[in-house]
Amino acid sequence: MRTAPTILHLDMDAFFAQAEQASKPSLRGKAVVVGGIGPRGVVATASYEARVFGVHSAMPTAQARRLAPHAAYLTPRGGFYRSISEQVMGLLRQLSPLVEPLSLDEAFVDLEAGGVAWDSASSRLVGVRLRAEIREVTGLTGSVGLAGSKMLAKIASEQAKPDGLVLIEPGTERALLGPMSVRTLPGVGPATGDHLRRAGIATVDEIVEAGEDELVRLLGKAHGHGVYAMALARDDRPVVAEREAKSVSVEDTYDVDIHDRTRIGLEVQRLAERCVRRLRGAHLSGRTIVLKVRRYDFSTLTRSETLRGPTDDVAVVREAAARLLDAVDTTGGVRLLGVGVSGLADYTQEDLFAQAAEAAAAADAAESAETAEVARIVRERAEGGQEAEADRPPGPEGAQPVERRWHPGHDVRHTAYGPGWVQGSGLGRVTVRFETPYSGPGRVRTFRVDDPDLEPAEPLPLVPEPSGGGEAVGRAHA
Ligand code: DCP
Ligand code: MG
Repeated sequence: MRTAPTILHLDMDAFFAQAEQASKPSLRGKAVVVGGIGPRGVVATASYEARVFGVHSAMPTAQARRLAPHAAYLTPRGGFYRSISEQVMGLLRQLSPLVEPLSLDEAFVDLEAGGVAWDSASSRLVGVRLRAEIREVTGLTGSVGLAGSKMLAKIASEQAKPDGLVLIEPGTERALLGPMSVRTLPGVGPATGDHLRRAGIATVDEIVEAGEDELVRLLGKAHGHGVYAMALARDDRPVVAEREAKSVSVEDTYDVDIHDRTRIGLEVQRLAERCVRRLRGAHLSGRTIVLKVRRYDFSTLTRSETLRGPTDDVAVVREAAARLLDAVDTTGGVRLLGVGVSGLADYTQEDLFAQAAEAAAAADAAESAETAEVARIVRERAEGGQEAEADRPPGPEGAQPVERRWHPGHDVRHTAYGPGWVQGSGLGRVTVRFETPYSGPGRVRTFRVDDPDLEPAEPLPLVPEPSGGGEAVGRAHA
């Protein structure tokens, strides 16, 4: 616990949804839900307008549709969110060498270590400037918390939401924490929270009143001591710059269990290719190839093979994955397949998704359904949720249509009408709304799915890049 509020926590507001609203003028101020749209899809996030209806992250999309039938439902554009995340993390790294990303849109920064702040006034100034810079560079809002510890900085950014800044003056944290729910404390999840509540402990003050011995009796030694210390606002956890990447992996869950052995083999090949693309994208190579199979009854197994040296060769990874699959009994069908590469030989600091893969690997090792679920969510966050649905095969074996698939929310370009995004598709038709981040709300047109004038396109940046010669480009058109 420091005596100056020089630990900063940044969390972008409704990150994926805000990025979508900034991209699509017709959705500004509207309920927007971003997530998997298939039968087993889950919500990645919802705009604040959609949260009013009770829609939130990790809720099944089917349930969200019942709560908010009129919201726009969009498939995540993971690469786009990652590029915004890189811009944001880049701004944070200008403040300090100690930046600890927690997910694509969230990080701790040690301002003191960066020499940019030493007291309340200087910390606040850095926070205010940072929010303005993020706005300028990405076009989006993020909330900032400043405090003398990580726990309080995170609580502060939560209080600041949306689009705000909260600084907790050192010395005031005990009084602030006291009436809060025990669930506010790091280390108190739903299960621990219930356990404490049954013992008559609902608030942080009640933990302090119960005393350390009682906490240890209720939660065990390590956990009890830890939670008690947090209740007293004793949090000395340092901001850690980088967590080493342990593996890169991809996986797919299938709407319908796959039984056909040939199809399973093809899926594994496809996953191996995707995994290598990702590995290469992160400038990594690895020695151990891992295959993950979840069977019809949810039993999950992983098999691995370690090569003589690290590889990023797609043929090598494909063959190893195929060999591993040979030794797995898939009778009864599989509902999930995954391919990963671990024992990484190189490491890049920006490798956010590998951190998530690390969490996933840890969860696999623990073989606990709860941690696996958390890891899945973490991984989906880091990947921008894009893999969960976008690459999912359309249905039962062999039902792959030849036509291109148009995912709602994804970018397209029409030779005559220009850039737009897919609003929906079905029955051989695709509807496109023609608008850009810099236009007003656009109009909708319908095409045949195989219209040769319509092409998938790259996302447009939210803030237009200045044109040549440093000439300024207007940015507030909407
Ligand atoms: N995310 C996800 N699955 C989850 C939770 C989040 O895919 N279960 C993704 C979508 C979010 C992003 O990660 O936009 C950041 O997560 P946050 O928890 O920070 O949520 P938001 O930024 O959406 O909203 P808030 O304003 O509450 O931070
Ligand atoms: Mg956020």
